[in-house]
Amino acid sequence: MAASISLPVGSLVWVEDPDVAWIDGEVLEVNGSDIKVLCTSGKTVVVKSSNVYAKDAEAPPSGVDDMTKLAYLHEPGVLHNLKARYDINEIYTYTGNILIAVNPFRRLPHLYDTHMMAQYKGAAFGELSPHPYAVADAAYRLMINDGVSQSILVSGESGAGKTESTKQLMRYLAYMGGRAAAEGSRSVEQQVLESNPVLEAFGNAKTVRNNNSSRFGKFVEIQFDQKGRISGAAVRTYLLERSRVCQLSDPERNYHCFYMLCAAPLEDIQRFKLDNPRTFHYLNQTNCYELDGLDDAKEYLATRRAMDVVGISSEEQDAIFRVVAAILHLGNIEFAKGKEIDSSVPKDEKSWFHLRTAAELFMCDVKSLEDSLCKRVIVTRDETITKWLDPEAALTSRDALAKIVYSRLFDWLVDKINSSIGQDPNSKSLIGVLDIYGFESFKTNSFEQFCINLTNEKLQQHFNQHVFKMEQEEYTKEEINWSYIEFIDNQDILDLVEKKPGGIIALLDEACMFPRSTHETFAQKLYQTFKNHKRFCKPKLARSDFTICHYAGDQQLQSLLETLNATEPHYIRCVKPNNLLKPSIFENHNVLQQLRCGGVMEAIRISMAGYPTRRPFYEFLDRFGILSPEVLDGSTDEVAACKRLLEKVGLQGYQIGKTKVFLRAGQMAELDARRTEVLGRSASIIQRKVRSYM
Ligand code: AD9
Ligand code: MG
Repeated sequence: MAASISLPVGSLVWVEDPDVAWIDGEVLEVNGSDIKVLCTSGKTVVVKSSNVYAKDAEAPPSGVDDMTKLAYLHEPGVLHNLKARYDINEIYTYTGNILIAVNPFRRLPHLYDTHMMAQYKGAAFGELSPHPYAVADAAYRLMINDGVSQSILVSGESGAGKTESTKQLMRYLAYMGGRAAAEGSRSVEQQVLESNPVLEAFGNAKTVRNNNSSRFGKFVEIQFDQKGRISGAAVRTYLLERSRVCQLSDPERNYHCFYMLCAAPLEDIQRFKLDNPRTFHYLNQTNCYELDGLDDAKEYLATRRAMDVVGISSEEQDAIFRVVAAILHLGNIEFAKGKEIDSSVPKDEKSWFHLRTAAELFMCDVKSLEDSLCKRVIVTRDETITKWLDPEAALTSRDALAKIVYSRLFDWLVDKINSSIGQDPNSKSLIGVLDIYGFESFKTNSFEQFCINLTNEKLQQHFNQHVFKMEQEEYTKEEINWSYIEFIDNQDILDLVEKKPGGIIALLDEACMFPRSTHETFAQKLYQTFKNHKRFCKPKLARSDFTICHYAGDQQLQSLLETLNATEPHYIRCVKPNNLLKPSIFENHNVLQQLRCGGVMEAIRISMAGYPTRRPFYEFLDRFGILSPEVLDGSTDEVAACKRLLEKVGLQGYQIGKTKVFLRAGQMAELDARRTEVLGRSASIIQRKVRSYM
């Protein structure tokens, strides 16, 4: 919606700026397509009119709580609105039904107290300030009134605030659907809430982007009975990052539970033969051990308490931490060449100690554990062959064992939480909350990133389709004529990856069946097949381990999407205002990038393909009556007056709904430009008159 519209001298505009992305200013001169603008920074720039956007002179300085109230829905307008609100600690803003949450990086306790929850209870959506409670409340009421299951999808990049938002949603739903627990027992909603710290201890870690980064996706399904009370819950997790267990880069940490355990009370330290985290290979690959504001010793006790509430017995808790300790010992076993050719044995007495301790903690036979690390068993149709592994291969198999044990432990925890909370087989309606990690892009992207990004592409498509549907529902409600509006979607990317046959995953499956496939032959194949595909550049699937390909991909993701498709979705888009993780810093470029990738601009673009600006008839006449005052004369019929006004000014393609005027993108700005002109003319007439009197 660039300014192909005329912008007369004196108009307020946005122009691009290398430092702050968009800066506002005033048009000084117009020469054909060149526009000279005096920016508020004091700079004067000459820009092409196609790069200039009109600024709404009437927008309130503290912003609007819903972007669809903006007269002009364009990138600088959206950005400026979010920033104006963030500056006064208004971190939440709607774009229609979508909630945008900008991470405050400071505690705002008053926003989340019980008093606040009580206010949102039953309030109409949009009546109070934007808030996750309002989204949860809308979902809850739709579920009760229409009997339709709901889902709330929380997305955003790492550190944007997804997990925090998810926890607020869960708190509100627990508040709405809670029931007093029978004496001495735990209530379902307490168990649901306390499952969070348990999962975070084992599935979250400090990364460069977030000190408490979730390294797994989570879908919490809260089940309700006929009366709207919580009757059960299920937690589903996706794609736990396994590589972190044995491979770290500075300044990140391994999963929190390892450090907690090393800070446990002495009795447990002795039981598990633990030591300073600096002595363990799986922890000492980086220099980061402690986190500001986090006391691992306290966290250990808090995690155990949360486990008590969830219903994990203290024997089970001991077993869990035994496995965590065993993994640390496993990581300290090193290998040397053995007597046989290409064989290996534990390197020294220290390695033997860790092997014995690991076996003891795993409660398995030392010899079997040694064999499982130093030998490989190949089962063919005719025979079973045992092959020695050289020291390097033994190290790989040690790490593989650590990863698999850890991820099984995590799965076991999730199962335990689910069986302990219990499922309600009779529940007719549920509310699902999805906290999925956002797009990730590192220098080398592994298969883990590939799967994460595929999930996100799928969710993005789900989002686009839904936003598009909501737009069209509004048009239907207002009974305006519309034909199918094209919107660009990401189906081509999904085809590239998923199509059978011929997509990347299908080719990967094929490659896995060929014994002589290597990373290089696979890369070549992809390169040849997709060299002309516009969504494909030279592949970066470096070092993807072919054996992993069976655990992810279509698994898991398909059933998640099926669940989501059976629900009425609500969206929360989290935004990270800076990479320093500090309060009060709003980096325009950074935020803009997220709005573009995260689908906010996409949602706006979808609505722009239709009739993005709507104004109730009276508001429209109020603002633009001045363009043709005669249409108002003696008329009480707002609709007729609006029609006559629009005809007079010669706009095309707009629509008249039942209660509102629907304008195409850019038309509001065009009307405002004319209004500025008329106001300017009348001002100069008044000035001339004043002068003639003097
Ligand atoms: V990741 O993809 O799991 O790495 P998230 O989940 O998006 O990421 P998270 O919710 O963990 O981010 O938020 C990151 C940090 O921002 C939190 O640890 C808080 O310190 C901070 N944060 C986020 N939201 C809020 C909030 N509403 N109020 C206060 C917040 N602090
Ligand atoms: Mg998270």
